[in-house]
Amino acid sequence: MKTRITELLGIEHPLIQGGMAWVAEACLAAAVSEAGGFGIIGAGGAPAQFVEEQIRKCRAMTDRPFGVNIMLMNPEADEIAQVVVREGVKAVTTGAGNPGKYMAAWKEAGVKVIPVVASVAMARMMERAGADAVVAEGMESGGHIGSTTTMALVPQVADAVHIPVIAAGGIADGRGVAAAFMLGAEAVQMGTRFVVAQESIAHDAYKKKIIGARDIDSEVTGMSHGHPVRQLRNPMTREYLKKEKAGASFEELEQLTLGALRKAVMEGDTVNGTLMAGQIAGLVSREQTCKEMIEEIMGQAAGLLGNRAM
Ligand code: TUI
Repeated sequence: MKTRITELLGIEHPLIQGGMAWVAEACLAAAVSEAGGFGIIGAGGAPAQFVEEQIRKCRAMTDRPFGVNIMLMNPEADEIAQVVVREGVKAVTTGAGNPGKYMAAWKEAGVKVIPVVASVAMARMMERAGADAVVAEGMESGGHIGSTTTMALVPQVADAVHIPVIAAGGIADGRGVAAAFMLGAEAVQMGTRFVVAQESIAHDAYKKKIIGARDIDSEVTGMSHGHPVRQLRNPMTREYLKKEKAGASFEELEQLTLGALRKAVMEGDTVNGTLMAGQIAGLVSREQTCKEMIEEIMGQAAGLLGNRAM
């Protein structure tokens, strides 16, 4: 399927992988790119040197283009912004902030810039700043979220900007892709389904929680201090939400989540870990290779869309 995004990124399918901290490392990104999507290394909270190593590892695993997601609250975001330039990465996506200060350097180096936005205002600002595309991410997504749903956000962003829009949040099969295209998107970003990919290094216990999840099994923590995070309900979220309701301070709440994503992804700690996942986890029913997933999803989408998006 050809869209402005497949042209921009030099990929076969208009499908990019979310920049999930800890999960989105070189092996997953390479597998997605090898399957014709756009794989992404998620810098999360990692040091710049680790990101550089992951880029080199990914390049050794695939000749196809891939990108890096920079979580802008990372204390080493400035250094990582330089690493992607030095390494000649095809594209960056950014999350949890405004990447404006890096834009000039990235554009000059020919790095395509795709900020993740959760509002129309932010999408407009990013277009004015020179972004090549935006990911419009609805609050169905896992991890740090805004407050608007994908269904409402994507068409409003598509009307507000001229650059291509990538829809994210609540998409895990070909129906979601087709729906996103109907809303004006020219590609989709998927996270939750790729957590359970065979090539994903996420711990088996975390994968099993996603596969076993129902539609209603995610919770949003951190709403009270302005940093809402969607994750699967577990003893940690129960404790967190109880404390949050009782008016606990940011510092007290932070104690519960420090290092908790690593615990979930690397150690399979489903009790104390942060099991980030989107609302669509209920639809994710089995582990497959990235190639199997992408072929299945794009086949379903093509069947639904017919010639419309070709
Ligand atoms: O960034 C994400 N998702 C994330 S980041 C993350 S890191 C983390 N967070 C908590 C605990 C452990 C690790 C996990 N998930 N998605 C993209 C996204 N960006 N969603 C919302 C935004 C966003 C929000 C506000 C973008 C810009 C913005 O305002 C920018 C500004 O400063 O005006």
